[in-house]
Amino acid sequence: MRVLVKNGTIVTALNEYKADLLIEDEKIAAIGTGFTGPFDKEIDATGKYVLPGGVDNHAHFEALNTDGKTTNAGYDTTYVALLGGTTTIVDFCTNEPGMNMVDSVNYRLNVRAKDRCAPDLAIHACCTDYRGQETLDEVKTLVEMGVPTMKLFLAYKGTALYMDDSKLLAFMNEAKKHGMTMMVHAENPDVLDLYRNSMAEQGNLAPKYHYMTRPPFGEAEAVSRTILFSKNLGCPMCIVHVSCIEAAEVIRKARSEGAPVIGETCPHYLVLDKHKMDHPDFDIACRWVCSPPLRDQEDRDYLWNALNRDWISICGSDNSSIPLYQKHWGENDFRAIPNGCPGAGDRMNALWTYGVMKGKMSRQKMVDVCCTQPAKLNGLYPRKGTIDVGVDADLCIMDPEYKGTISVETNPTGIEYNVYEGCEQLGRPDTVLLRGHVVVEQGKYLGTPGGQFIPGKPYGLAYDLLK
Ligand code: DUC
Ligand code: ZN
Ligand code: ZN
Repeated sequence: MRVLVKNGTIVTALNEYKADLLIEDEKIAAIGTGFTGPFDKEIDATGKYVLPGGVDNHAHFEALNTDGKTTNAGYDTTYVALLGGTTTIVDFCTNEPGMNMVDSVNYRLNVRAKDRCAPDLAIHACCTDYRGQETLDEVKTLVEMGVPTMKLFLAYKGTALYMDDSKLLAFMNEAKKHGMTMMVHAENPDVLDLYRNSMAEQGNLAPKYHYMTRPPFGEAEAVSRTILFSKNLGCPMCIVHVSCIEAAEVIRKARSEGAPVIGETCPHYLVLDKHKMDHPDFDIACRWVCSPPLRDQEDRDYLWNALNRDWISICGSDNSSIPLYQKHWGENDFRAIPNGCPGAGDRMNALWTYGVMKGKMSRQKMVDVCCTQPAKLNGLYPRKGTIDVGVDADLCIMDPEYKGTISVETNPTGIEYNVYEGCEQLGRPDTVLLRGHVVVEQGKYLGTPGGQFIPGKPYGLAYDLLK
């Protein structure tokens, strides 16, 4: 299969230039001009920007909800990532009931996601069933299988998700021996429980009490503690879904002192306000309940700046598509609302519209935080996350002229709602290629799921900071 992408402006994390791309056998075979046919397909990208396909560092499909028991929307909803220009998702794999992490990864790849994942798929392990040494021994095997990252939840005490500090420290000691990058959900569970329970005991049970009871200092404390561990143990870390100034400041300071720490934020923390949860109708307000919670304008301003200065390096979606019937479990008590928002399809659009088009971020920086740095963190670079000869022909061809208003009809999430409903959209992925195959054309998904497992290599981006 020979495909020509012509007349576009290629954007990478480092530069921007006009050239044509020749694709052969799923790879970029050459970059230049004057390529001669025959071609199986020619794509005219005149007036458009040719970006690497997005790499989403943070996706939860068919994932354990925050109750530690139930499961959110499945892999049949992953096509939304392609519509949004993301061609590789890095999905979290919690333990299947009674299974260790290694078997759970195999189960996810061979059963849950089999023939159902539309983009390419890489995996973060996520331990929810810790059994001492036999669990720690799995770290080496996971790395050998192409799973060089693992997330632990420092929040959600009382559920299977929660891991205490002794488990975090034990994993960090093991991970650094094998080049695994540890990741944490950093919120102090005791701070949260104190506020949440006392608020509920006073009869305050609506969704808005979710954000009122997860103070920024609870997030900043868990980030500080994790970074102290990281510095003292010499274990590189990624702090995911950073939402606020207090937590991001801890990361900025630690990085300036040489700590091996990478920060990730998410589009909803850059664009959406916590007051969305004030809506009097539960059915509306519950949609924005995610953790950490949405914050304030000052936090959003800080986070854009932090991305631009590489204090925070990655923007992941934290896609967690929770259908409304599940959100309604918390109708009488905000503490029972499963936490999370859909966003895999909205991530690149949000950064393009509210970053690039609004003048807050360059196109190169957008590529860096949405494609290149996440690929590096997960050991997928350069196969994923850039445009170069020999890499996978994953492309997101952005039409900068598109103007729209986001709704779940125009920007599907795989469930009933889109958390950016009513927001302005400027530009969109017009054509998306996954390993040279056109999967989105004129903004419409064409394909049948063809995603493949992409093994990651150990010693990802966070380990570079040790040098
Ligand atoms: N943390 C996540 O990373 N995703 C969904 C919910 C949560 O708390
Ligand atoms: Zn989390
Ligand atoms: Zn998440």
